[in-house]
Amino acid sequence: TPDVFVLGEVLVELTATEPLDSGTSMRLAFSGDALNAAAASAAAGAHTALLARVPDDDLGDRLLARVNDLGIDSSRVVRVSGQHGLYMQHADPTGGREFLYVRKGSAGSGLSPEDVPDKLGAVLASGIACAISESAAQAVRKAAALSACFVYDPNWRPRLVDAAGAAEHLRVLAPYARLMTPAWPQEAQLIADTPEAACTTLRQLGARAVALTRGAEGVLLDEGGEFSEVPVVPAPRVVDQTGAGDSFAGTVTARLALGDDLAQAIRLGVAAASLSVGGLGGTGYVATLEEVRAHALAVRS
Ligand code: KDG
Repeated sequence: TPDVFVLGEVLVELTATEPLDSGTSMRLAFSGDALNAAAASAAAGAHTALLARVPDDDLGDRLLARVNDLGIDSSRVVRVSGQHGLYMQHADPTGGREFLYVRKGSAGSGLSPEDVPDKLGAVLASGIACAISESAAQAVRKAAALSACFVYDPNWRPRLVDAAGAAEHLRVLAPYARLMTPAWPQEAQLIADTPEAACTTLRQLGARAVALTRGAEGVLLDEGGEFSEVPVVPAPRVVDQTGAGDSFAGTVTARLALGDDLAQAIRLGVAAASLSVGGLGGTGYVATLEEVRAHALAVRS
């Protein structure tokens, strides 16, 4: 069995470095939080399988080739007829980004519980998988219930789900979670008014640990009521913020699955995210475990 299973939808990614308009040049790649996170997990040393539906067409073949190139196990990907989900982004190193989705009714959003095997390792899923369809949300619930190490990244996208819906996903999945990784303030404020209260609320709902990502303030970690902090690692090069959070979640899940303690997994996740912003697009730069370890150490000393 693979060490880590990542559920979600892989999207076609078109990135521009200028505003999105008629005549804008774009760069073709593949992304989606599930792909970004699975790439980071594989790079962090875990045998990582993607659980997703991919269109059974030429572009789907290219997409799968990229999945394989990233070292991700694609043997459980289900090929179906239907449309690709796509997003276009105008990447801006300062963080001001523009996103356009073309994904409603995509083949990938048909992910369903029947795509989830009964025997699982660690599982990583996000609020995007929960938001794309009811069947995909059920697939996440099934995988969460079957896994001994379920990690949930809320990844709230208001254009896919409203605040009440995103909060409900947090409540429903907390009882299964080894770890939840909400961002402060936008995601944690869905359930509480302060960072500490958000952690406590999620743990009272059943999550064993919470890693609250607070941007420049670093990560607030709550493991069974014990709070600690992990500082950010400055990025050596900033090109595009897309996928940094996914890189964090994928790396942390991989390292937990491979037996690191939570604080160490978080430190490596922070370092991986910091390196990931050096490339254009969600998987434009996927650092190796050696690079991630060196980057984490450079900052601690
Ligand atoms: O986290 C990066 C993602 O937002 C990007 O890859 C697109 O998956 C995507 C989404 O649904 O927003």
